[in-house]
Amino acid sequence: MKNKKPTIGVIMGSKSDWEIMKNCCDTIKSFSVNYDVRVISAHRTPKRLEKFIIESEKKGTKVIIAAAGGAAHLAGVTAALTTIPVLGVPIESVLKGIDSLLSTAQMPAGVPVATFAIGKAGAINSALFAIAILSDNYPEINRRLKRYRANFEKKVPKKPF
Ligand code: RP5
Repeated sequence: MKNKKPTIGVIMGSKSDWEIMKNCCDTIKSFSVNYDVRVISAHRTPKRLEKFIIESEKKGTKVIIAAAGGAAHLAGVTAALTTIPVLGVPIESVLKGIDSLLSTAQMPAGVPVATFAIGKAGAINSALFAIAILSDNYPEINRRLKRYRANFEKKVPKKPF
């Protein structure tokens, strides 16, 4: 399993989340890691969610990133159905994403969801965190992550003027 190319699952509650979650997929792509992206809603398409989790477990998906807005229960329901680590991305909503953030983060003890920032920053960081999880077992991915971090040193100016 260690040598098999790993996959990251990326799911979102609506097609309307794609504009933000594209940043997540683009980040994963920039590390040349496989990902499997779908629109799956915990309340609109619960059967699709169950099927996706069964398939993900069968193919050895290492991490699932779940994004949703509003009463954002997608990440929590996903985490309830699998032991694959679930990373939650709250999507901005009518309440500016505070509702999504709290719905995703406030999981009762026992079924954890690692929760990221609202919107684009969370979408990108969830991808980077998934990459970091994979890094431990895949030295080439670890090298790419170190290279990515090293670029900040070069890009950030030492002086503000
Ligand atoms: C959530 O409701 C989705 O994740 C989305 O962020 C939000 C609004 O969905 P749409 O009405 O745009 O389909 O389930």
